[in-house]
Amino acid sequence: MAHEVHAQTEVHHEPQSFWTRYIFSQDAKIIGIQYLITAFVMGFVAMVLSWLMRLQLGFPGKTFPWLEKLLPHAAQGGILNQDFYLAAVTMHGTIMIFFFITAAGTGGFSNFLIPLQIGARDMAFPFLNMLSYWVYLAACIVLIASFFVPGGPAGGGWTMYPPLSSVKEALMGSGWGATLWLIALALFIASTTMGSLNYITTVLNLRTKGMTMGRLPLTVWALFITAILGLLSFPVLFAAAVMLLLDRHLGTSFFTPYLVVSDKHIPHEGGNPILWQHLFWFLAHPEVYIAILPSMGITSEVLSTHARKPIFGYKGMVAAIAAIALLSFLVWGHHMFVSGMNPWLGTAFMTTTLLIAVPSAIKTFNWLATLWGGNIRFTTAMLFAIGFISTFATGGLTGIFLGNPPVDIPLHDTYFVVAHFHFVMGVSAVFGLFAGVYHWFPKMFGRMMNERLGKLHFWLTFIGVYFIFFPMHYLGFLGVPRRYYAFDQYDFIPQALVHNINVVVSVAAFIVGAAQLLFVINFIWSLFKGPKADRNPWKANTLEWQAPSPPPHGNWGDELPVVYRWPYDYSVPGAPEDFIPQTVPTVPARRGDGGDGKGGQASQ
Ligand code: HEM
Ligand SMILES: [Cu+2]
Repeated sequence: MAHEVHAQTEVHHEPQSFWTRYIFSQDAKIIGIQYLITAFVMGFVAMVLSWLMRLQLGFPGKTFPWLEKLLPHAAQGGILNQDFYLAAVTMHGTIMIFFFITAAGTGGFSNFLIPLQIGARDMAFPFLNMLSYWVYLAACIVLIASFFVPGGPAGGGWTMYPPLSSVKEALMGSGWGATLWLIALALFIASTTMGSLNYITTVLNLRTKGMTMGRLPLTVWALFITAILGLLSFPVLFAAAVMLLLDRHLGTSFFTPYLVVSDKHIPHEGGNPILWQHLFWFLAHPEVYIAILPSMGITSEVLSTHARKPIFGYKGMVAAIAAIALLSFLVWGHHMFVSGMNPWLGTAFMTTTLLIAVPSAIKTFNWLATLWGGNIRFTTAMLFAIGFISTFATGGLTGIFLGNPPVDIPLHDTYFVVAHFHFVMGVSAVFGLFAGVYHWFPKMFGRMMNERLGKLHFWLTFIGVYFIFFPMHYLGFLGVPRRYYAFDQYDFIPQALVHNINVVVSVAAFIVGAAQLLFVINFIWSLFKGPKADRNPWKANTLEWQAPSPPPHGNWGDELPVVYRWPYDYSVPGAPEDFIPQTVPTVPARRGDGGDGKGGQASQ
C-alpha cells in the first residue's frame, strides 16, 4: 500500500539538526509534546486568572498593595478593578476550554498516542501536523497579546454574546480585546481542523497489520471520534466569528440590532443577537465533549491497565462514545432556555439532553465494573483516573437537573451552573489529562515521574476541588449570580453566609493552585533526574509499550509490529503473566488471523 511505502521510507530520513528535530519537528510525538507543554503553560495562565477572581470574591473591598505592584493597570489602589474582573472571567474560560483542555487532549494526546497505538510510523500528513501546532501557537500569542492592548482583553464571557462583543462601546474590552479574541479563535479553529483531518486519516489508513477497528485501544477510539466532532462543529464557530468580525469592522449587522448606546444610535440595525447564541452553542456543546472525550479514553486505558482487568463492555464503550458524539449535535438549545424560545422547542432540547445521560451512565458503570474485583495498583495515574470518574459523576448528576427547563430557568446564570460545568467538564477533563501525563510520561521522556509527589498532588487537588466547587451549588440556590464582581448591593443575598462560603472557596482555590506547583516540580525534576524507564513499566498491552522509551523517529525498527489480539488481555486465566501484549500471537496461532486487516475481532 502506498502509505506503507511512504511510512517505511520515512524512517531513513531521520532529521539530524536540533531545529528540525525538536522545534520545527514533523514527528507526531514531538508535536504532541509541544502541544502538551504549550497547553499546560496556557492552563497555568488561566489558573492565575482564577486566583485573581477568587481573591476579589473571597476578600471583596480588601486592598493588597502587592497586587497593585503586580498589575498596575488592572488593580489601582490594590483592588482588582471591575473591568479586569470581567476580562479575567472571559480569558480564564476561553483559555481553559479551548487553549488548555482541547489543545492538550486533542493536539497533545492524539499526536503522541495515535501513531504509536495503531502501529504507524507517523501521522498521514506530517507537514500539516507541524503547521497545526504553529497555527495553534500563533492563536495563543494573539490571545495573550490582548492583555497588552488599549482596553485590555475581551470581557463578554467565553460565550462572547453580542452586543457585548459586537458593539465596541459596550465594555472596556469590547474594542481591541474582542477583535483579538475573534482572530485568536479563528486561528485556533484552523489549527484544530488541520489536526482533525490528520487524526481521522491516520486512524483510517495507517493501522498496522491486524489492527482492526475492533482492536483499537479506547484512547484511539475516543480521539478518533473527537476529531470527527471537531471537524463537523468547529467550522460553525469559525463562520460565526468571521460574521462577528464583519459586524464589528465592515458595517454588517448579522448579530447587531438597532441599539442606542450612550445617547448615540450605533450604525447597525436588523441583526439578531440570538443568531450568535445558536451558532455559538452549535459548536460549544459538542465542544464540551471534544474537551472531555480524550480524557474518557485515557481513563478507560489507565483503569484497565492499573486494575489488571479487561475493560468491561468494550463494544458498549465504543457505542457510548459514538452515541454521545451524535447526540451532542442535538442539544445546544439547553443553553438557551431563557432566550425566549418556544416552550415546545425547549421540551425537545430537554429530551435530547436527558438522552445523553444514558451513554454517559453506561460508560460510568463500565468503568466501575472494570474496577470491580480488580487487582488494583493505586499509581498516581490510576488515582487521577478514579478521580475523573468521581468528578464526572458529580457534575453529570447536576446536569440531569439543569437539563429540565423548570429547574434550569431559576438556576440559570447562578453559581449552580458554575459548579456543574466545573465538575463535569473542567476538573474531570483535567484529571484525565493528568492521568495521561503520569501514565505516558515514561514513554514520552524515558524516565519515571515521582510517585510520592504525584500522590500528594492528587490528594490535595482531589479534596481541594470538592471544597472549591461543591459549596457553589448552594451559592446557586441562594441566587448568587455568576460573572459578578461583587454581591453586596443585592438585598436578596444573605451577605454574611455568602461571604463565609466565598472565603472557604477562595482559600481552597489557593491551596489547589499551589498543589499544581508540585506537578510542575515533579515534571521538570523527573525530566532530568527521574529513574530511567524501561519499555513497559506498567506491564501494559498496547503497542506503544513495545517501542523503546522514548521511541525513535519512525517509532519502530525495520518491521512494523503485527497485532494479534485486542488490547485488554489482562489476567487471562492460565496465562503465565497477568498481561498479554497485542503483538503476542494467539495460541494456537491461526494462520492469517488478523493478517488481512479485516478478519480479527475483539477477543472479549
Ligand atoms: C481550581 C481551578 C479553578 C478555579 C478556582 C476556577 C474559578 C473560576 C471562577 C472564579 C470563575 C468565574 C465565576 C464568575 O464570576 O462567573 C470561573 C469561570 C469559568 N471557569 Fe473556572 N476555575 C477553575 C478551573 C477551571 C477549569 C479546569 C475549567 C475548564 C473547563 C474552567 C472553566 C471555566 C469557564 C468556562 C468559566 C466561565 C467563564 C464565563 O463565565 O465566561 N475553570 N472559574
Ligand atoms: Cu451543552
